[in-house]
Amino acid sequence: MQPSLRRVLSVAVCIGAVTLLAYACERPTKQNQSVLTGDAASRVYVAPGSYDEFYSFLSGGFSGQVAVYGLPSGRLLKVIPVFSQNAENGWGYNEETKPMLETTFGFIPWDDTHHTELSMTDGVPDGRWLFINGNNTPRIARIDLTRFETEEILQIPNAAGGHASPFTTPNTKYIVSATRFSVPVPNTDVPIDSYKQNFKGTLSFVKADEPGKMDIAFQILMPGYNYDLGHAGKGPSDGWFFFTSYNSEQANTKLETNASQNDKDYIAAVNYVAAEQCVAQGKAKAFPSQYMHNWMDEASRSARTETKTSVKMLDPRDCPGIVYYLPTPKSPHGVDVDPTGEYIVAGGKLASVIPVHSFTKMKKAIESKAFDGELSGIPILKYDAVMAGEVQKPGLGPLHTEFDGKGYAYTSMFISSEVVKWKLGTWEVVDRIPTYYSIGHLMIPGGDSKKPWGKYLVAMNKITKDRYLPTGPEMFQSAQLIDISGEKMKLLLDFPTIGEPHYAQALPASMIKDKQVKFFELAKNTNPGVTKSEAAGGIRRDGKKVHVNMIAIRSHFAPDNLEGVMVGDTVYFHVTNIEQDWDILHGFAVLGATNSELILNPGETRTLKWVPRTPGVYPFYCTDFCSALHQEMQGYVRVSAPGSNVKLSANISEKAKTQLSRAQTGAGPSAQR
Ligand code: K7E
Ligand code: CUA
Repeated sequence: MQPSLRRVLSVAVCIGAVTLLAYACERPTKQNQSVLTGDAASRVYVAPGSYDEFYSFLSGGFSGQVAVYGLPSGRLLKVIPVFSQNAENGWGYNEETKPMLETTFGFIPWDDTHHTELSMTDGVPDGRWLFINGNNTPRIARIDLTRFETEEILQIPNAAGGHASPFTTPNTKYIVSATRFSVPVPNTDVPIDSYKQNFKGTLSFVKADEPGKMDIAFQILMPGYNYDLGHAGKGPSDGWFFFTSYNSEQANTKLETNASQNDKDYIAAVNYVAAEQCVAQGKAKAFPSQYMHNWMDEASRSARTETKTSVKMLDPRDCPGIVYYLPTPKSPHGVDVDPTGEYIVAGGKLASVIPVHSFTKMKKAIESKAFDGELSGIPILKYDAVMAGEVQKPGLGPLHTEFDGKGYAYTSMFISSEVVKWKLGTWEVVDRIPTYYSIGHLMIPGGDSKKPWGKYLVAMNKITKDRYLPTGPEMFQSAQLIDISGEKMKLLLDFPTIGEPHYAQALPASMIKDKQVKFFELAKNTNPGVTKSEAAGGIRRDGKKVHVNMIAIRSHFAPDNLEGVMVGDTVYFHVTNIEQDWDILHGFAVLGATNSELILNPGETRTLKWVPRTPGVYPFYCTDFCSALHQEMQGYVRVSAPGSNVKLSANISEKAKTQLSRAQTGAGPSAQR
């Protein structure tokens, strides 16, 4: 079958499913076989020992994590736990990282991550940090790209569903979070059918340019609609932020139909520079709000946590000119700003066109007051006065758009399951390629920035079905790498992904690969449980708590054998990996522990809490194959009945004892291999 004919047929079949957005349209798999020529294979082949050209960061969706893949190979390089416990490296299980998952709702070891966002300088990814949102219990995390670890998490109050997040302003002064669900603000016990009176949305601007100091600069109180996505202006539109806003019907039941009544919903255009000025003039109200801020203390590598009690809440009525509504067909989902900053592209998921607004026209419309009424004090601009153009017949179910920096835009079409390439300015469709199946977001490295590296496009698909060997009812999600360097898009590669990656970002590997931390300096380790040399290890009782200070080095723990622990005690194993060498990790696990192992980066201290239940002797061992004598890296803890008179003792090796006596005679301890 001709591709075009097949597409027409598929579209025809799909039209029946328009109202059933959840249904994916399938195509026969054989049709793309011919595309996968040797040429495609060589384009994605990264020879053993060679590096990929790009790091890509895919949100882990409902896994709560971030997955790092090399492009073009699609090789999985790392899974970074964020809003999750990860037994693989003890994140969220050990005492140092647990506080990162604290919220005012308690300890929450899970979230639904949607969007990764790289920090930017002058509108271009700069390789410092990666942000990601937690959608369910609104939070934003910062990952440091010199160590690929989560370093900070800020909870967002007065919100529910932190979905339009964490998109950045061009210099990462702010990242944003807009509420997906409107809720009573403050949240109180009211009838759900009092939605129109009591429910509100909030847009949060979070100060993000100082590590460890993330905080809510201000929130804007908005009408009770749903807010899906946002993007900052750039260039001429710098200083503005655009958010999609749907359910202008304010439906609070059966949204599927009741929130799809109006022909147009909105993009909310927010002048955040003007909002800043109003906040500075004291026009925002102090609004009591409980939320938590957690961050990793640099020197101790231990998380700290604080509870905040108030935000600055700005009502647009108290600060005219900070928000305008751009009418936008129909239930818009994505909103994306082109590299020049002039065009604001909406993905009206039920719209038959892709509407594009002009920033220049928007400014003029504001000046000439080309309004069509107002909502809660927010002027509605006239559609014709702000529209730059419409992409006609783009396909079905437009969601998200990215740019190649060469004048083209690429929009994901969920229902017709394809990527559509179109030209900015003329709005003509110039190419399309099917995706397998039901694409959500797409990503071009730097594709939402001022300077995209427009060589590849990654399609992130919702339905996997027959793309891989089947693995029961549940399969991994599926990404597809598409070559966009030429006139025609070419499918290069399928690769499976973890969770449901909604969005992704990528940057050239050369920007960060030489900045990677190889080990933490032991001398600078200020963890209260640190043990810097073999001789300094030991065991100490503090009431019912027993603290073990231990080192790990190839190929032993010191101390190894421990006695004098009793049932009823809580044991804290503070284990320090005193290696100062790249990629020499040790692990620590003890029989019957109810959390997970510890994985110890060189120079780092991690603490495992262990509550023995019955008397006996419990082995512990290293879980990471570190050396030829890894299997010898073990010890025992003797646990006695409560009230036993077994003396508290820790066995330190002969060598360490020698070091200890040298230390006591003033020779000084030294860590040795
Ligand atoms: Cu379209 Cu959460 Cu960005 Cu999924 S969202 S696709
Ligand atoms: Cu240390 Cu294996």
